[in-house]
Amino acid sequence: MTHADLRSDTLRHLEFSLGKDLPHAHVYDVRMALSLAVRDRIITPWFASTRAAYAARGKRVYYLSMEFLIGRLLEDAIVNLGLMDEARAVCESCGFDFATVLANEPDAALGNGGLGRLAACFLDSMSTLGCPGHGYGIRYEHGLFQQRFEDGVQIEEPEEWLRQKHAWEFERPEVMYGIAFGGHVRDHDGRRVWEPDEQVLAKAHDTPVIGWRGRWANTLRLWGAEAVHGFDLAAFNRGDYMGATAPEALARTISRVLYPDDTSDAGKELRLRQEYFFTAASLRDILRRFCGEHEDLAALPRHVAIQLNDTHPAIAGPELIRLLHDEHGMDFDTAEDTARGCLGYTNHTLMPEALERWPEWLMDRVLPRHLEIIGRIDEGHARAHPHRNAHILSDGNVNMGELSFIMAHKVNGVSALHTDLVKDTVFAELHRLHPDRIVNQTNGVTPRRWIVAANPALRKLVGDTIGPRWVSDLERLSELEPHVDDAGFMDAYAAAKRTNKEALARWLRETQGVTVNPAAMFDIQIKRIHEYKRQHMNILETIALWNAIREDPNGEWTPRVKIFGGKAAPGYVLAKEIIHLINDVGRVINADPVTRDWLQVVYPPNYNVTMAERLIPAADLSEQISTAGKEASGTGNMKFAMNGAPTIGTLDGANVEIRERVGAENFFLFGMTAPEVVARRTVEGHAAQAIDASPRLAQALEQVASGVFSDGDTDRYRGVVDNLRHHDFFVVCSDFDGYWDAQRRVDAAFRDPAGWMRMAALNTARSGWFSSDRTIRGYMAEVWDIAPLIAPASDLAAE
Ligand code: CR1
Repeated sequence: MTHADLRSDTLRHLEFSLGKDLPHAHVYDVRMALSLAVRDRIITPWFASTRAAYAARGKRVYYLSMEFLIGRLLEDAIVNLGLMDEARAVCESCGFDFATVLANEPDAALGNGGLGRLAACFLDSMSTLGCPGHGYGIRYEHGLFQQRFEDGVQIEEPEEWLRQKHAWEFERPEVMYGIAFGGHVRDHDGRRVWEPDEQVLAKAHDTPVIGWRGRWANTLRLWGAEAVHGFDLAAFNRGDYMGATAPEALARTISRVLYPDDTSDAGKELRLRQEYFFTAASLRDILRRFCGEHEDLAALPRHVAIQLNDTHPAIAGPELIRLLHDEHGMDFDTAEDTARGCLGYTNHTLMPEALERWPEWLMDRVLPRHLEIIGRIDEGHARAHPHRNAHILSDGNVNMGELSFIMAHKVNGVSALHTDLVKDTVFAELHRLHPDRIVNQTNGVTPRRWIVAANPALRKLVGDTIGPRWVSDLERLSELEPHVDDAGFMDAYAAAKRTNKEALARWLRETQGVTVNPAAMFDIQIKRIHEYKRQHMNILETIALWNAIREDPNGEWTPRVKIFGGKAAPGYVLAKEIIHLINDVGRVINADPVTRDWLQVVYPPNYNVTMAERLIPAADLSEQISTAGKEASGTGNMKFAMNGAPTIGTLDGANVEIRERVGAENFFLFGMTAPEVVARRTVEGHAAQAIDASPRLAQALEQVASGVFSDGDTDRYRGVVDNLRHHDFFVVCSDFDGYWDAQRRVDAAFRDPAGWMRMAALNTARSGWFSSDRTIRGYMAEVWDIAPLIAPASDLAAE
């Protein structure tokens, strides 16, 4: 395929799909036309993959997730199809700048954070490896809210990604399922029969997911909700125009919004309905596909692996039993075993407030038959294990974690440390009863998105140095290691980092009106704002550093730009206060002529996947400073490491494994370990003690409290300050001095540019293990029991 083909296809789509000619085309038209021309090139491999999966009559994977944080897709497709140069040439020959065309695509924010982005990386890796499967989720009309700052305060605005036509999806009006809710359960000749009193239609929308070099493509199928009878003509004819559209509006609320919270139970009936809606539609679809190929439903586990991405789709257990038992007549115990044979469950958090529990009365109202089935699963488990305390139903609640565990044949954590904590804490008893069930699958990220697309400078250098195979075999990055002693390579590595930093500096100037010095250290913390992630520790350290520089302006300092990015859940008051504080501190520090050359704080609003792609390649330092035992894994930490930003961090989540691999000398460790944190919390007055012992911290806190950053307002930060002084569950105060010291080690290391670059390059060379290809291979072997349908890309002849 040549540039001429892609160009003529783009022009054809411009004319016949967009109805425009080139002289009148807007960047939107060109972006859509190019997307359609690229999409055309996915169809053949997509069909071929589907046919191959049917022909194999083997197993498929179904990844059920409330979130798929896919971001933009055009560049991804171009990269995977190897069309970079062609696509750029097409845009330029049409008179458009390639980057501008790519930037015109809305960022599909169908997720909150790590959990959703992980699902997107997994789709990419499954297609790259030729693991036949589908992603199943919800086609939210409004993705995660857009964040803006007003006087430093987070304001949420609705996200409107579907205002424009979505270039990548195929609507499937022929694939619709009625999803029922409510009603009653009655006895019918000894059988329990659910008589629901409400129904909503689930309509399929398919997005092909193309793997590396276009060798395989899977499908992401997202469900949109529609009313059974969308329009009430009688009401309309009576003149009741609002009433006429009410059924449609009501039904559509189910797929209207993504809950803007990734750690706390939204506690809303609508959320439960969303979970059942997409899970039930997906299971119907899975059974339809299975029944088209096979007869015996008992064989389901040999052909179907269903992965529950956290407990959000946990209703899949009882729903599958209901389908097999109530609707297909399988006896209950066999149905339960069959369902368990299909299901795997991934736990992503130990935060108690994020472990879903539904009141029984609510479950009874929305899903009465499921509540009965859950009761029976719980009883059965109790009979088999008489002396156990772990209950699915307890204190009037349905515990979705216990339900997921009991209904899954494998349960996994997402980093080695997290998996150990899962065994020792939340599921300690269930682990004792089922010692073979919990396995670890440390998270990973796709190098196609996070190096090849996001970091062209590094991609080129790596390719020039070790050839092209690393993209689908990331452990080959280790072949870079001998080159860290080669001055020519190291110059090029430093130049690539510099290019990325200059690009970020340009973007910050153009979009935020901030001028930063690309020679300064770019110190970046980007993730959801949460107390356990401790952005407030970072900003307190920033204040302490500011104080120190002011005291000794002629001292030996290392210039730093502290960059923050991230959103707070709209109802999470303290997190929003932290955002406000960061912005306030930035305003004061950035205006100080004494420190301006040494320290700056930048917080661009509306952090999303696209912004991450911009920031990570330009980072010098990766902030992974969560309270040990709280961050299940982290995935941003992996992206930074592979892009050559050493970590300052605690022994938490996958940090532990990153440090093991990149080497302790290339990682800035500080802080208490998970058991030390637990012990520290039992010390009465631990926060006050720590503050007394740390004049720097005491001063910074006092400045915040006394209004230095809030125009004298001593109330604004009372929440944060009181929390830290008197409660401090996340042990910010006790870890503060360790963090400060580690930052000074960072300063010293950065003053030796060659040493620093060597450390950065070793982070790249040693992070190949963190590819999501490795993670997916782990799931295939240890959870799904499935073999790939294409040969490993590493077996192919090099290009
Ligand atoms: C965890 O907080 C992890 C991702 C993906 C998040 C993060 O540490 O990297 O999952 N958990 O496994 C989450 O969003 C609802 O829970």
